[in-house]
Amino acid sequence: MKLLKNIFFTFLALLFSQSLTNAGEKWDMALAYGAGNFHSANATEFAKNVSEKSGGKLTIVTHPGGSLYKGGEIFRAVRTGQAQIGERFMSALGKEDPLLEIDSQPFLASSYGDAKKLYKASKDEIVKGLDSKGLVFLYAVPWPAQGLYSKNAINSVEDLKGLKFRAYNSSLIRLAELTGMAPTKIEAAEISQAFSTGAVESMITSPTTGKNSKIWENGVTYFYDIAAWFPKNMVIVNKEAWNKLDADTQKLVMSEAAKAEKKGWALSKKGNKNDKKSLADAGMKVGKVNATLKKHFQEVGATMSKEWADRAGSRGQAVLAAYK
Ligand code: PCA
Repeated sequence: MKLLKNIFFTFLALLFSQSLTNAGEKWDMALAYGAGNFHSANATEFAKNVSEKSGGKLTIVTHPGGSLYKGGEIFRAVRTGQAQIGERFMSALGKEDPLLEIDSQPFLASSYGDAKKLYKASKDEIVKGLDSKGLVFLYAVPWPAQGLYSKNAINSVEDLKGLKFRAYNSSLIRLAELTGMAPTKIEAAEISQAFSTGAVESMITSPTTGKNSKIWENGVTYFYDIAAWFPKNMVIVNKEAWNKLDADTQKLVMSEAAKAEKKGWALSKKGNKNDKKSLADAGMKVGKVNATLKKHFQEVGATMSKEWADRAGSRGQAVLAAYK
C-alpha cells in the first residue's frame, strides 16, 4: 500500500512539474506610448501573434502608456531584466551609444526612402552595441516626419529666441541651444500638461504625437512641416530571457518581429499623411517654414552633424560612409 502511495505521489509530482514546463515563458512588454498610438498597436499585434503561434511556449503581455515603466525607465528595465521586453525611443539613448542617435541628426535623412537606407546602414553596428549590453534587438519603426509646433507664429530666426521648448532627447536640447530657444526635456506622456501649464510653448515632434496629445486643446495653433528627420522606436529583449527560449521559439519571435517592422513602417507612412490632416481638421495652421528659417535650421543641422560625427568616432564614420 505504501509503495502504491509513493508511486502515486511521484506520478503527481511529475505531472505537476510537466505542466509547469508547459506553461512556458511569460514576458512583460513595456511600452511608453498610449494604446492608441500606432507603435503600441503594432507591438500589441506582434505580441499576440507570437503568443498564439508559439504553442504555449511564450506569452507576451503588453503594458502600453508607460503603465509598467515610463519611457525614460524602459531601457534600464529591460537591461536589468525587470521587464523581459520593451520598446524605447532610440535617439534618447545617445549616452548609451551615439549610434542610437544617428536617426535624429537634422537633414541627414529627410524622406522615408533615406530613413530606410540610413537604418540599413546603421543596423549592424546598433545591434552589436546592444548585444554588448546584454540586449537582443528585434525591430525598429520610425515616427512620421518631425515638425515644429508653436503657440505663436514663427516667421523669423528672431521668433525662435527665448521660446520655451519641449525636447525629447539631447539632440533637440542642442538644436534649441543653437537656435536660442529654452529647452526642457519632457517625455511624450507629459506633453499636454507641459503645454497647458505654460511650462513650454513649442516643440518638435511628429504630427502623430501632436494628434495623440490633442495639442490644439492647449493653445498650440501652428505646425511647420520641416520633415528634417525620422527618429525610430526599437524593440529590445533581455538576453537572459531570450536564452531561455528554444531555437524554434526564437525563430518565431524574429520572423514576427520582421513582419511587425514592415507593418510599422507602412503605418508610419500612413500616419505621416493622415495625422497632418487631423491637425488641420482640428483647426491648426499646417504649413512650411519660410526659406530663411529653413536655411537657419539647415545650418544648425550641419553643426550638429559635425558634433555627432566627433562623438561617434570611427564606427559613426563607417556607418555614414555606408549610407552615402
Ligand atoms: N514622438 C515622440 C518621439 C518622436 C515622436 O514623433 C515624442 O514626441 O516623444
